[in-house]
Amino acid sequence: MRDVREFFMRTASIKRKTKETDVEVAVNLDGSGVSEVATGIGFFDHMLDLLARHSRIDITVRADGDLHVDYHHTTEDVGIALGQAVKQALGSMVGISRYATVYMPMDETLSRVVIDISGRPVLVFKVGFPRDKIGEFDTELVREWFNAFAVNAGVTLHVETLYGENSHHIAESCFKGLARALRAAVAIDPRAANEVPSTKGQLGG
Ligand SMILES: [Mn+2]
Repeated sequence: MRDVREFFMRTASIKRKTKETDVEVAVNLDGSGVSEVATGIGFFDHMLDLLARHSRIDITVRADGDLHVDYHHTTEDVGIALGQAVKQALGSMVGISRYATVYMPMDETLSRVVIDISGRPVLVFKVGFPRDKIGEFDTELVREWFNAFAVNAGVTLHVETLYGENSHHIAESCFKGLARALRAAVAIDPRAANEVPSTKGQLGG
C-alpha cells in the first residue's frame, strides 16, 4: 500500500546543550522499538527503554547532566529534546491517526493515557505516588518529564492513574501507556494517508 512513508523518513535528531545538561536525542517514528539510552539515571533509562519498546519508535538518548545537583535538569531536558524530536519527525503531520486512548495495567495499577497530536501543548496529569522516591529517582520528576515532553512535542496529553499502590508500577504504567498511545496516534491512517487530520487543514494553529 502506498503511504506517506514512501516519500519521507519520519526521523529527527536534536542536540541541546546548556550549563546544566548536554543532551542528544534521535527518533525514528517508523522504527521497531530499538533503544539506546544512557542518561546516567538507572530508573529513567528503564522508563525510556519501555517507551521505545512499546511505541515501536526507535529512540537514542545520550545525556550528560548535573546529576551531582539532582536528577531534575537531566530528566526535564531529555523530555524537552525528545518532545522536540517527535515534533520534528512528524513534520506536516500528513496522514497521522492523531488520537489515541490507552488503558495500561501494570499488576495492581491501572493508568489511562489519552493523546491528541494537536499542535496545542497541554498536559493534564492526575497521578499520585505513595512514595517520594523510586530508587534514587524523585517521583515528582515523572510529571516534570511528561510536561516537558507534551509542551515540546506540541501534544495534548491527559494522564491519569485510576488506581495503584506501587510507585514503580505507577510510573511504568504511565510511560507504557504513553508508548502505546504514541504508537497508535503517529501511525499512518490508510484511509486518510494524504490528509492532515483537521478540518482546519492544518494542526497547531
Ligand atoms: Mn519495571
